[in-house]
Amino acid sequence: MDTLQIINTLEKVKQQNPLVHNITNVVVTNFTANGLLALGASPVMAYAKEEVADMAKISGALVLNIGTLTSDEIEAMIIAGKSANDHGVPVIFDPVGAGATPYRTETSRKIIDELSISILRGNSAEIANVIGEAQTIKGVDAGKEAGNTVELAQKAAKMLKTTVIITGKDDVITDGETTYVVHNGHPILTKVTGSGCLLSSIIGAFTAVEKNVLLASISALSIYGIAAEIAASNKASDGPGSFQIELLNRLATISAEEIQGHIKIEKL
Ligand code: ATP
Ligand code: TZP
Ligand code: MG
Ligand code: MG
Repeated sequence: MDTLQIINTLEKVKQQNPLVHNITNVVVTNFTANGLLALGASPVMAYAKEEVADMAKISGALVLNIGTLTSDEIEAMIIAGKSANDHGVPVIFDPVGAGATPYRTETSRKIIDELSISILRGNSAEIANVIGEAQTIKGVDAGKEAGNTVELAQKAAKMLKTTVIITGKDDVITDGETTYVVHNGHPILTKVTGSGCLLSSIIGAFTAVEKNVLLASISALSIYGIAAEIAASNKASDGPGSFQIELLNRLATISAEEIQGHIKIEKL
């Protein structure tokens, strides 16, 4: 996986302007839509069970996020996911808060059981709890005991037979056989709600244009992390409020030179 392939994948997002269907949470909806637009994708949020099958099948990717789940929304996610599966549309699943309540844990497992998921993306505690390993989670935020996230991601990928991404200080991506770590990012991302949720939707945008799931994932994680690093280093961004806006600006302008100068990926 070389940097040129990653730059080309970003170029494909900008040229193809893929439609990304999000069924996400009420906290992050606007930020997610603006982040996808900044990157060059085309966001749509659609939740009604009467329309989600039709929206999913015409989309480049479907992103499911249970951050503020309700039983009606979960029903819509399953309908949308089945339609996406039937039409070859990749499904990204962000099990926000899995482990915080039994309902979130059980719902995450139901979605994984009933749908074919291309990528499962969460923090370490969410992924641990999805596969039945207790790890403390405080609402939607991972606790301090992340443990060995490489082993955890590989175990989850093998158990669930899908690609798993665990984010945090370092991001681990694995299909159970091949594993990469992306070291880009900035701690201030943890002070902006929805920074993980937006990332899951951006991963969706990359999978819409690149069938190689590992390449799509590494491209999304590195480009998002680099945009955050540049945003954080700008004077304009002196706290989480202005950083959030600056992140959108830098997602819109990130260049091949900036990617080449900042990228930190490692193949294990
Ligand atoms: P949580 O709710 O536990 O914060 P999340 O769903 O918001 O989880 P994160 O794990 O915070 O998702 O990941 C979102 C983005 O923030 C990723 O790009 C990740 O690399 C980055 N990130 C998170 N923590 C750090 C950190 N300490 N240093 C650098 N980047 C980080
Ligand atoms: N509560 C329910 S969903 C949500 C909050 C605060 C947003 C979580 O966003 P992220 O990206 O997982 O930090
Ligand atoms: Mg976060
Ligand atoms: Mg999250």
